[in-house]
Amino acid sequence: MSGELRLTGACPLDCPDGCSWIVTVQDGKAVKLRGNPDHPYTRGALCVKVNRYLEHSQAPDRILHPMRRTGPKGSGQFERITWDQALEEISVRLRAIVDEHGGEAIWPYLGTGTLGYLQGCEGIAGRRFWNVLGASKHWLNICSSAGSSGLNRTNGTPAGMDPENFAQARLILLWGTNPLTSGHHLWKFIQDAKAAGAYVVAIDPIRTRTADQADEHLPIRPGTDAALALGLLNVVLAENAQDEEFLAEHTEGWEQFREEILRHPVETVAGITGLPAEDIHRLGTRLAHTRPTAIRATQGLQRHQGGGTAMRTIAAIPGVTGDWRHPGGGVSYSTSGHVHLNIDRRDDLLAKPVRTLVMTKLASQLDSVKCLWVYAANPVGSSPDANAIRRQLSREDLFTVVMEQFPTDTVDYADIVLPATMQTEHHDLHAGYGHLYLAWNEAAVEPPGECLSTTETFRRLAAHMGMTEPSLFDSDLELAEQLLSSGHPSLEGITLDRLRKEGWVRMNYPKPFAPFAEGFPTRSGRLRFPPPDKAYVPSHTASAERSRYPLALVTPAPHMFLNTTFGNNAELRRRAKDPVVLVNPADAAARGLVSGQRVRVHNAGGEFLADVEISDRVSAGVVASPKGRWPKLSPGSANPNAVVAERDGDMGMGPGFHDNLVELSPCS
Ligand SMILES: Nc1nc2c(c(=O)[nH]1)N[C@H]1C(S)=C(S)[C@@H](COP(=O)(O)OP(=O)(O)OC[C@H]3O[C@@H](n4cnc5c(=O)[nH]c(N)nc54)[C@H](O)[C@@H]3O)O[C@H]1N2
Ligand SMILES: Nc1nc2c(c(=O)[nH]1)N[C@H]1C(S)=C(S)[C@@H](COP(=O)(O)OP(=O)(O)OC[C@H]3O[C@@H](n4cnc5c(=O)[nH]c(N)nc54)[C@H](O)[C@@H]3O)O[C@H]1N2
Ligand code: SF4
Ligand SMILES: [Mo]
Repeated sequence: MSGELRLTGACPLDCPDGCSWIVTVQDGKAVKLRGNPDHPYTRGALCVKVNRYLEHSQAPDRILHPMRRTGPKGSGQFERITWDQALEEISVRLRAIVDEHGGEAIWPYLGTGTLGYLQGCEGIAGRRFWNVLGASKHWLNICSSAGSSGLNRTNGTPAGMDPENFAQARLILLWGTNPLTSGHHLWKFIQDAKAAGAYVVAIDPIRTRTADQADEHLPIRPGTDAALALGLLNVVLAENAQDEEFLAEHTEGWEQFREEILRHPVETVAGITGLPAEDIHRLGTRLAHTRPTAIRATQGLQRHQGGGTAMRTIAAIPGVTGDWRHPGGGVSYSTSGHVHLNIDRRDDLLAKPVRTLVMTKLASQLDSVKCLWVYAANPVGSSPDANAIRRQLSREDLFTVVMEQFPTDTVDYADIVLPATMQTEHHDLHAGYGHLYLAWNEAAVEPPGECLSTTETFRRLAAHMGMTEPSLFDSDLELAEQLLSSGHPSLEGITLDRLRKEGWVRMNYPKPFAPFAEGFPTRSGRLRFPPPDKAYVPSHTASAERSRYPLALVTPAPHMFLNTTFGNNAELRRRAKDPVVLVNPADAAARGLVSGQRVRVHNAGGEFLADVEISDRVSAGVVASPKGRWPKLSPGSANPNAVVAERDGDMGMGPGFHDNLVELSPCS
C-alpha cells in the first residue's frame, strides 16, 4: 500500500460522545488521528485523552504477543508463546473444566474497554462461542444499571431527550453529571442555550469544572437527590404550576405521588440534603415557571444505595411540569434505549439454560468459577472490593485468560495473556450513548505484532477446538450486517454500505425530537409516578457505619483517564499529577492535616494513599478522589476501589462507587 489514505472511524471508549474521527494513513502507517469536523454532535473535536490515542496505540508497553505465566499469580512474569501454543493450552484447559465442572464454571467477564458492537460491549461474537461451550452468562451492570432501572420504572425506557435539544432549553439542571470532564461535546449545546438566556444549575457534592461554568452550584449531600426532587416539586405545587392536562392525559399514580410531594416541604428537604432552604425554594420557583426545563442526570448520580430510586424520582419531574411536550424539555441519561440494533445473543446455541454472573460481584461470585476470561475489562483497577478480587485471582485452581492491549494489574494475574487490537486496527460498529448517530469504524492499519481482534480471536479458538456451528465463523462485515437488520423504523435505509461510505448516519428520529410528547413506552402508555415511600432511599453514607468512618468518599471520573484506560500513558499521568483526595478545610483541621500531606484513605475493606488537597470544592463530611489510576502505578499499589465495598444498590444491583464511608489518617 502506498500513498495517503483518509479513513473514517469512531472513538471506542466508554463515553457518551461517541466521537467520529478521521485517520490519515501513509504507506500503511497511521500518522494522524483527528476529530471529524462533519459530525453534527462532535464537530471535529476529540478530547485531551483521545488526542493521544494514536501515540498510545504505538506505545512501547503495548502487548504484542501471546504470553504464558512463569511467576506467581500477581507477579506479572510471563514468557512469550505462539498463538498455536496459546490456543492449544486454552482448548485443553477449557475442555477439562467443562468435563469436570460443567460449562457454567467458565465466567466470560466482559467490560467496557470498547463500546463497539462487534469487539466489545454487547459481546455478540464471543457470546456465540460461550453458548456452544455452555459458559455462564455475564451481566455488565457496573456502570449504569441502577439508573436505567429507575428510568424504566418511570418512563418504560432509560432513553429520553436528544441531547442536541439542550440548545432549546431555558433552564438546565446538570444533576450528578460532570460533562466538561465526562463528555464535553454537550457543552456546545448548553452554550447555545445560555446565549439564548438559559439558566444553568449544577447539582453536585463537588464544585467540579462544570459547576464552575454553571450559573449556580448546589453542593448537595451525596445520595439525597430524590429528596431534593420531591422538595422542588413541592414548590412547583405551591406555585400551582403543575401541568394538569399533561398529568391527566399522560401519567398514572399522580394522586399518591402528590401526597408524597406534600410530605416533603422545603425545610424538611433542606435538612436531608444539607442545602439552604432558600436555595431550594428559589430553584423550585424557577422550575415552576421555566419551560422547557432540561435535566441532564448521568451515571454519577446513581452510584449510590438509593441510586435507582433517585433516577426514578427525578424522572417524575417533567411528568409534573409537562416538559416532555417540548423538544428542549425532559430528562437525558443515556440515548442507548433509542438504539434498536438486532442484538441477538443466540441463546438457541445453549444446550441448556445457564446462570448469570454479575460483573460487580466478581469478588464474591468467583468461588464457583474455574475459568475467568477477562476481555475489555480491568477488574483489579475498576471493580468493587479490589483486595478481595486479588485474593480470588490468586487462587491456584483458577485458570485466568486476559485479552488485553496493555499490561494492567489484571493482566498480572493471568495464566495466559492474548494480545488485543486497538481501534485503528479492527472494524467496528458504534452508537454513542449521548447522541442519535451510528458510526462505522473502518480498520485503518494492520495490527502490530500478533494482535488479534476479539471477533478473530473467538473465530480462531472455535476452529482450534473443532467447533462446527457455522455462525461462529461469521466475518466482521456479516456480523455488522446482522446488527443493522432489526427492521426497526429508526434504522430504515441505514445499510452497512452507506455507513462505510458516509462514516456516520443519524438514526431516523425527527430533529428536534420530543420522544414522549404523545405518550410513554410503558404498558399503559403513561408515565408512572413512583409509589409513595419508594420515592427516596437513603445512601450507605447515612448508615450507622458513619460513627467509625465519618467521611463520605466520592470517586468521580478523572479528566485525564477514561476509567483505567490511559492510566499508563506517561504524558496523561504527568498532567494528572499524583493522586489527591479533596478535603474540606474543617475536616482537615479536625485531623491536623495540611495540603500536600500523604494520607491513608481507609475503611474495613482496605486503603489507598493520596495527597491531601484542602479545598472548599467539597463540603465538610465529603471527600473526593477520582477513579481510573492503575494500582501498580499508584503509591501503595492501590486505587480507590480498595475501599469500595461490593454492595448492591436498590436497583439493578447498582454499585456504590460514590457511596463509601472512610477515615483519613496520616501516613507514618
Ligand atoms: N474523562 C473521563 N470521561 C469519562 C469517564 C472517565 O473515566 N474519564 N468515564 C466514562 C464513563 S464509564 C461514564 S459511566 C461516564 C460517567 O459520567 P458522569 O456521570 O459525569 O460521572 P461521574 O464523574 O461518576 O459523576 C458525575 C458527578 O456526579 C457527582 N455525584 C456523586 N454522587 C452524587 C450524588 O449523590 N448526587 C449528585 N447530585 N451528584 C453526585 C460527582 O461528584 C461527579 O462530579 O463518564 C464517561 N466519561
Ligand atoms: N471507584 C470507582 N470505580 C469505578 C467507577 C467509579 O465511578 N468509581 N466507575 C465504573 C464505571 S462507570 C465503569 S464503566 C467501569 C469500567 O471498568 P472496566 O470495564 O473494567 O474498564 P477499564 O478499567 O477502562 O478497563 C478496560 C480495559 O479494556 C482494554 N481494552 C480496550 N479495548 C479493548 C479491546 O478492543 N479488546 C480488549 N480485549 N481489551 C480492550 C483496555 O486496555 C483496558 O485495560 O469502572 C467502574 N469503576
Ligand atoms: S473519550 Fe469521549 S470525548 Fe474523547 S474522543 Fe472518545 S468519545 Fe470523544
Ligand atoms: Mo461507565
